[in-house]
Amino acid sequence: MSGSHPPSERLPFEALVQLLQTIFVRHDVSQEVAQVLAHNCAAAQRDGAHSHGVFRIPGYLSSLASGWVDGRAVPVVEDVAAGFVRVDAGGGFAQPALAAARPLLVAKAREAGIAVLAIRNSHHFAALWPDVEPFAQEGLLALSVVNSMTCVVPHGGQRPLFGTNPIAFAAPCQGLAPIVFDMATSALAHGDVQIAARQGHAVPPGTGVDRDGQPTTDPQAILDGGALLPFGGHKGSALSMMVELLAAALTGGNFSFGFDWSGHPGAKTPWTGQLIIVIDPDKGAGGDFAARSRELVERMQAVGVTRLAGERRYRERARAQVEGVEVGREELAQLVALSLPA
Ligand code: NDP
Ligand code: PYC
Repeated sequence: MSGSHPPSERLPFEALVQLLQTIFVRHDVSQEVAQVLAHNCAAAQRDGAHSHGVFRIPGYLSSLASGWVDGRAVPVVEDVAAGFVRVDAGGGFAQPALAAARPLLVAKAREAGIAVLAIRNSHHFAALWPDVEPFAQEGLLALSVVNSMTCVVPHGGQRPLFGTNPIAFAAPCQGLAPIVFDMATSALAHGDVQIAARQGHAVPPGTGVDRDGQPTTDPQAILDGGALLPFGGHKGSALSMMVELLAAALTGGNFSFGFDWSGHPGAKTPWTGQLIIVIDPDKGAGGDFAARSRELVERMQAVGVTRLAGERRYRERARAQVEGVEVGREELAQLVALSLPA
């Protein structure tokens, strides 16, 4: 998408985390949850993952104000089997549930070679890569899926049913930052449709349909009773179905079509589930996974690949470390206003 760039400012990452944390705490979120959400959202902004950066703050706050999500929920972690951890997020956010279960999950993955974390009764309103990348930073592989809210027409279907259902994967790579990809199984993330509508840009052909089921490149028509399509036709649709099964059916969370937020005007955060699978590559063949991973990257580069998944984010991150995190001037003023006592 192109267009004029609104005026922006740059501020240190820690200052943005602090600002967001203050906002969350002022809006009925516990200190513990606020810290996790603020770091997550600031990291997305820092990495140029704008569909899940500070753009999301009004949605978090309207959901909290509507009583749809509990910003003070305390997750309950259950050790259910040698390689299985379950968490009831208590109607709160998924990231604090992951944080609460993480030490047990990692210990199990290192012991058994693989461990699964099933989070249910949770709201995930963020990018998924922050949930997997840290595992790869400590030498583990991680794969995560989360379902969202009905807004995607399954391939061959007539009406929306699936969520935008992202899949994220992270793997260590010798001498380099982890290899990470994170992608919606819809042609576009819902957040990017909202941004396109706000900025008055068309979305690419094949992204969605209008309320009559006709193909459209008008983001507002997708939002006003229309729907998104899966990426890659039947293939993306099958992956989206898999996400519904793993993130909802397996965890005990809601399907993307399984909750009704109409009684909570302002509710934006999908009340679903999330699955994370963590693997210790040292238990695999030869224990040289990171070196093999590096070999693959070099081979990809040798055949002409100039951009690996995750590289753009790492570049943005490196720039932010030197120059600060970029936030639109108007957006920043709104954030500061939200952080002040009522
Ligand atoms: P993109 O299509 O922008 O990117 C998908 C992946 O492909 C990223 O890892 C990206 O790396 C990589 N990539 C993009 N372009 C290229 C390229 N030209 N060459 C090589 N790699 C490339 O992401 P989506 O729009 O699908 O998703 C955006 C975000 O929305 C994700 O973080 C996702 O988790 C989030 N989301 C969250 C949902 C939720 O329920 N919580 C629901 C749906 C989406 P890089 O990041 O470096 O650009
Ligand atoms: O961008 O599709 C999306 C999304 C859904 C929930 C959070 N983000």
